[in-house]
Amino acid sequence: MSSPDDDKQEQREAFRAPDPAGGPLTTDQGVIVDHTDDSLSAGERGPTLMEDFHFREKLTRFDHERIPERVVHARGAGAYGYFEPYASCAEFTRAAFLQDPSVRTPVFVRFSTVQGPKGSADTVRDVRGFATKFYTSEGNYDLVGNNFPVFFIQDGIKFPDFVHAVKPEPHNDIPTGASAHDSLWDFVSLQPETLHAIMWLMSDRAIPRSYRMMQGFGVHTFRFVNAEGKGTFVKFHWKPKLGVHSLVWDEAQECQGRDPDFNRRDLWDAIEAGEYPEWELGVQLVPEEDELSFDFDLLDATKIIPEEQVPVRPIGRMVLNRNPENFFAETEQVAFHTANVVPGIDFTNDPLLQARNFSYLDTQLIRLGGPNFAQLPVNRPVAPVRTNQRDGYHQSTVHRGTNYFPNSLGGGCPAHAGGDPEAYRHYAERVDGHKIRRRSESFKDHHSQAALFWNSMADWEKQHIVEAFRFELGKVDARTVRARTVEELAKVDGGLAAAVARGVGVPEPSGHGAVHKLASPALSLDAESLRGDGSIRTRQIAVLVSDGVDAEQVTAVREALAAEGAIVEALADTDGTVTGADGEKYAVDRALPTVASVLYDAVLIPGGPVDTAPVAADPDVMRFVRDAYRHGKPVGALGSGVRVVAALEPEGLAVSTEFHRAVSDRGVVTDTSPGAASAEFIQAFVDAVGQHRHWNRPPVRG
Ligand code: HDE
Repeated sequence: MSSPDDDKQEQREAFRAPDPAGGPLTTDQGVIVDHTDDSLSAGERGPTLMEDFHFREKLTRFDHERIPERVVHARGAGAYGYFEPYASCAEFTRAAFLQDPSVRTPVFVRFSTVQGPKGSADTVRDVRGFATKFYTSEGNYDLVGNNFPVFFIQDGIKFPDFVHAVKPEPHNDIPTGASAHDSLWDFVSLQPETLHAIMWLMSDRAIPRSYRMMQGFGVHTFRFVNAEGKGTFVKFHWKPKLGVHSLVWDEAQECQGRDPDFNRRDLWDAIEAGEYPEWELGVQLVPEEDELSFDFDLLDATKIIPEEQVPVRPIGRMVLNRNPENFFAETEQVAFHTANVVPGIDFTNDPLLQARNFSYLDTQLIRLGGPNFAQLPVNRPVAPVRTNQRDGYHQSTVHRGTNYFPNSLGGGCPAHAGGDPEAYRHYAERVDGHKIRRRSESFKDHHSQAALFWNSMADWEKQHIVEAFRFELGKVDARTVRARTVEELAKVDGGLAAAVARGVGVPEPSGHGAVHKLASPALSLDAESLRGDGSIRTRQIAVLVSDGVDAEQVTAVREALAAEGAIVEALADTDGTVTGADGEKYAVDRALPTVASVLYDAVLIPGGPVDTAPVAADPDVMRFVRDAYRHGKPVGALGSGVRVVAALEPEGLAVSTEFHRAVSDRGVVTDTSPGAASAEFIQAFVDAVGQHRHWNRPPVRG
């Protein structure tokens, strides 16, 4: 039996363009072209001729290369892979792709930012999209989620308002990719249902280190339906194997200039290197009988179900193992739709989800220029498609036979599945009520879960949140908006509101302490369950080398780190080589001026018998080490290299120069012994890198 994965592979082959090496250049009509560098003209210096069909076709095709970018989530990166369940989920859902651990279902995932246009920077403060298309044997299933478990609004009718507010201001189209401007905060301060998602947006979750190190959430409560027709509420969670890790704001901003493609490149490079990112799919299941047993409404997408209340059950894993061959054809043209569901997965009455079920199809019609986008290779199901839908722009299927039902001339085909158990049947939920335009009372608490998020944070996370609010509101010109936002924050937590108020120059609200007591420790990035396996696989480590470096030591350390899966690069003033202490040439991977500390996860300064004072004086080197330290990154130094780090002590950097012994202090790992790095040093440095960041450091100046 072939699996959907084999079928998708076969389909891909069928849609690949002919091999460019297989023959000469042709026109769109297949006519061979002899020359494409000069247009057809009347004489050498004469006008271009209308009859130059090759010229006209080439320019016309170029003029029409762009399609409208997505109105939101325009900036993205995608990859293919597969999903496999751990065991049958038949008890809860009949979905075929969740039954058999031996069946791999192919997937395409697109990660994205929301606010910025297609060409904006990756490391902006924003929600990240995490949209997965499962090409199942029963049709395509799209889980179109985000890296936050909650959304900014409760009812989809507010979406245009929210998006208008967060997008660049209409008069000057500023700012690109950022939420730090008046209209967003004006909206937020007047629409408190945004507050819970805003807390996430101000946290480090909004600046992920990597798409590979990001959680994903279905956000809405969906419904599983089993073969007996029994429904169970379900919330979807993706958890990355590498753990959840973030940047810091200062670093994220510098990355926007140093490498605007930071996240996109990271995903691409990891997959090219065979370091396939992996996520576990988990579900929170709530029996239908318990629908009303929470102190919030399950249909309200601004709420989470705390994991402590309903645990997340792992049900399968997803691996991304192939980069697209053509960005436009695949990542740009992929069309997700929340209403692409398969038997066994159904909706709830969440008004945000209901609106999305309208919006995604509608948006594809304009973006992809007509109704036939499901025929594009990236969107094409592996399940057979037989419909009476016909014609329209870009129809690429040659249909035969009748195009209506019922028919006798076509033998009654395609026939209704009738009682076929494989057919999709909507969950027979009982619904009755009056037509009203009113929000349910059960949706009215906007502050307690915003507080729950705040209460769940570690101290360093709280500090980052306060700094983020200060940055964002500090960019807001209207003081009234700053003050109104702080008043709203006071309903979340008095301490938070006061700290923000002090930073943005508005009066501190009085009389509010901690308002709500709820907490969910599982939300903190310090939570054990989000830390991954502690491995340092694919972490980028910079080794700063210069003439006189102990090349033998560097080689041994590199090998040890590479054996752990890290990616190590030697950086020096200029590209090419440096001359090691032994007189041998040592290869440099990159010149320091082309990179920066923000592009690496850790830095190591090796030793050498020569005096390292000249290296210490190099401003690029000092900035590199200072930035790494300020951003909480592991700093390692060996032998005389320790002096480089120690040179920053007057600025506040804490370093132990204890003699001839590996010392690890808040992620600064040093060993002044000359010669080969000790096993203790390597282990301590690997541990420090495995922790990702070290927040318990004193602040540095400079
Ligand atoms: Fe979307 N959203 N959205 N959204 N969304 C789009 O569809 C919309 C919402 C999400 O990589 C658009 O194809 C409405 C929540 C992702 O191609 C559009 C509402 C969540 C992506 C649209 C929401 C999302 C989109 C733009 C409120 C997380 C990118 C282009 C009712 C659970 C998919 C497109 C990709 C894209 C509408 C709210 C996630 C306009 C009306 C909540 C990941 O249809």
